[in-house]
Amino acid sequence: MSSWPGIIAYYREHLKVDHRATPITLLEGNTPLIPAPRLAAEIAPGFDLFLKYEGLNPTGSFKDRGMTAAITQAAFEGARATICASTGNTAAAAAAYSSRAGMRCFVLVPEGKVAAGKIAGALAYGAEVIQIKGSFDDALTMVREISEKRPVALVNSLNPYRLEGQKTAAFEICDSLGRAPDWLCLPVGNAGNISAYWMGFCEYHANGKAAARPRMLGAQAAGAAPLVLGHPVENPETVATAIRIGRPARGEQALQAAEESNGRIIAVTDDEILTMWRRLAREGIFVEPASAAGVAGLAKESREGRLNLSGATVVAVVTGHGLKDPDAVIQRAPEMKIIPAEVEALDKLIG
Ligand code: AN7
Repeated sequence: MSSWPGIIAYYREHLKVDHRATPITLLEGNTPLIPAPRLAAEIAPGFDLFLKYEGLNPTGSFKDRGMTAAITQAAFEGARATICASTGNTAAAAAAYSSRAGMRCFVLVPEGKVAAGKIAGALAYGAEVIQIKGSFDDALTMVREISEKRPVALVNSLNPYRLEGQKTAAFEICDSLGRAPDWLCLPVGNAGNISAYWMGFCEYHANGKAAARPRMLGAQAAGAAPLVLGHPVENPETVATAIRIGRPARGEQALQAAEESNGRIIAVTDDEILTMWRRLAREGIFVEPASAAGVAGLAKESREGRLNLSGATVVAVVTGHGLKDPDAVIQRAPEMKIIPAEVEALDKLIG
C-alpha cells in the first residue's frame, strides 16, 4: 500500500462497521511502536519494552480510532448530530470527526476538570462544549438519557463501534511485532480501551494472525479506582484528569478481560503516575499524565515482586499527547530564567 489509508480501510475485513459505509477518516492509526530499552533496564533486567505512542493520532489521542468507526457508522445511518460525555480526549475526537462528517457535536465535560488542550481542540473543531457542575460520571448519565429521547448519536464507548475502531491498535501491535506481546499495559478510565484491546487480541488469535494472546495489565489512578476497589467511587480525584472516572461504563468487560487474560487491574498513586510521566519525557516521549499510568503500573508490579519479566516482550500503551495538558508541566517546572539580550549574560549563565 503506497500510503496509510486510516484504520477502517486498512482493517476493513476485521471490523463490523457497515461495509457499504464511506469512511469518515483523518488517516488515524499506524502509530509508532517505540522501543524503550533504557527505561526497560531500569524496570527489570532482560525484557523488551515498547511504547505504543497513541498521542500521534490526528487529534492527539487513541480516541480517534474509535471515533472514525463510530462516526462512519453514524453518518451511514443518517445521523445529523453526535453527543458524548468526556474528560476531554473523547470530546476533541468526537468534535473533529463530527465536523468532518458535517454533523453537529455536543460534548459534556466536568467544569474545571479538563486539560486546556482538550477544550481548545473541541472548540476549534467546532463542537458545542457544555460544562456541567458535576463529574464525568454525571455527564455520562445525562448523555445516555438524552440520546434515547433525541436523534443524537451517542459516541461514548458504550457505542459498540468505538470498540471496533479501538481494537485495531491490538492488530497493529501484533502486525509490527510479528506476534502478540506477553503483557499489554495501559491506563483504565471508562474501561473502553482495555475492552477493545482484549477484543482485538482475541480476534487476531482466533483468526490465526497471532499465535498467543497477551496478559492485560490495566492501571487506574488510586483516587479513581472503582475496578480495584470493587465498587463505584463517588468523588474520584486524580492529577490524571483523563481517567478521573468513578463508574466505568465498560467496567464489567474490563474485569473480564483482565481475568480471561490471566492479567489484572491495579491502582497507581498520583506520585507514581507523575514520576513515570517525567521519566517518559526524558525518553523523548511527552504524554499527558494519565498516559503514564500503564507504564507506572508495570514498574510498580515489577518493583514489588509481582511480575517476572525475564525474557518477556511488553507493550505499554501511552494514550494521549503531552501537549493536551500544558498546565501539568508548567505548574511543576522550575521558573524559566530571563536575561538581557546580550551574549555576555548568556555566557555567564551557561558557563
Ligand atoms: C489519555 O476522553 O474517558 O479506559 O472522555 O483520555 O477507554 O476510558 C478518556 C480516557 C486513558 C482511559 N488515557 O481510557 C474521555 C475519556 C487517556 C484518556 C484513558 C482516557 P478508557
